Amino acid sequence: MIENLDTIEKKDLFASGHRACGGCGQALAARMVADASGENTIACVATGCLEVFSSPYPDPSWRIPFLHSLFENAAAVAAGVEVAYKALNKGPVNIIAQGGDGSTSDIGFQCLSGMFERGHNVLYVCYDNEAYMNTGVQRSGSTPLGTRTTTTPGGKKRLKKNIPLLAADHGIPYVATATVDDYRDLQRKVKTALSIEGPKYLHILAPCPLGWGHAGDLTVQICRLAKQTCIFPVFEIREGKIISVQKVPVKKPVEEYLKLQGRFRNLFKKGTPTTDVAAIQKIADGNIERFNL
Ligand SMILES: Cc1ncc(C[n+]2csc(CCOP(=O)(O)OP(=O)(O)O)c2C)c(N)n1
Ligand code: SF4
Ligand SMILES: [Mg+2]
Repeated sequence: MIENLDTIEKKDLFASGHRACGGCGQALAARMVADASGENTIACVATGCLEVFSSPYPDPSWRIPFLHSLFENAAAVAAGVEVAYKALNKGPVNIIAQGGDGSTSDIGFQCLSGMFERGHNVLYVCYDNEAYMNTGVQRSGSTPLGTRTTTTPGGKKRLKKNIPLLAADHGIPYVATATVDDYRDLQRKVKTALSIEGPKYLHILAPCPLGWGHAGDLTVQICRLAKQTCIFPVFEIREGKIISVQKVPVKKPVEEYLKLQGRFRNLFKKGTPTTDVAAIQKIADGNIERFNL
C-alpha cells in the first residue's frame, strides 16, 4: 500500500547498528528506500558493501524479507521472486532488487537488461558510489573520468556509463535519479515507482567517504554540490519522456565538487595540466544542455 507521496517515511525497516563506515551514503539510501517501500516488501540485494555491512547473522539490519544474490544476478533473482509470487497466486508485494554501481553497470547489466525486457514488476535500485568499494575501491563502468581508484592510480581515462538513460532506452515505464541529501524527493520516487506496474529503475548517488576521500560529515554537502555543479542531474522519465528535472538556478564550477574529494586530488597537483578538469566541466555543461538544468 503506497501512502502519501510527499510524506517522509521513518519506519525503521533498515535498523541502525550495522557496520557501514560513518557517513556512508549507501547506508542512508538503503534506509530511505526500505522505509518508503514499507513492510510489504522483499529486498533482493547483490553482493557488495550494502550486503556485507547490513546482513551478517545474528544481527542484520533488515526488518523486511531479504535475499542475498550473487554479485551479478540481483535482477534475475528478483524476477524469479516475482514470477513465483504470481504462480502461487500470492501478493501483491513490492519486490526491490538492489545493487551497487559495479553490480548494476558491469557484471549484472545482462540480468538487469533481461529483467527490463521481460517486463517484470520489479523496482531496481542502484546505489552509485562510483567504484567497487567492497573489494578495495577498484574502478567500475560507473567511475567518472579523472577519478583515482586503486586500479586507475593516475585517474580514469574513460567516461562514466549513463545507466539511467540506458535503462530508459529499454522503454520501461519509470526511471529516476536521486541523491541522499533529499529524503523527501528520494522517497517520493520510490513510492512513485512502486505504484507503477512493470520494471522500474532508480539510480541514487551514494557518496562513499572511504573511496571518495572525504570526511563522513561531508556526504550531504557533496551530494548538493554534485547537483549544483550539474555533474549529477536529477530527473524522472516516464515511458521514455523526461517528465521532471530539478533545475539548478545558480550553477557552480565543477572544481567546487572535485576539490572536496581525495579521489580527484591528482587533478589539482601543482604543474598538472588542467585538461581533465576542463573535460569534466564539459560533461557538466553537456548535462545542462541535455536536461535543460
Ligand atoms: C563473480 C564475482 N566476481 C567478483 C566478486 C567480488 N566482488 C564482490 S563485491 C564486488 C564489488 C562491488 O562493487 P559495487 O557493485 O559497486 O558495490 P559497492 O561495494 O561499491 O557498494 C566484487 C568485485 C564476486 N563476489 N563475484
Ligand atoms: S566503503 Fe564506502 S560504501 Fe562501503 S561501507 Fe564504507 S562508506 Fe559505505
Ligand atoms: Mg560501488
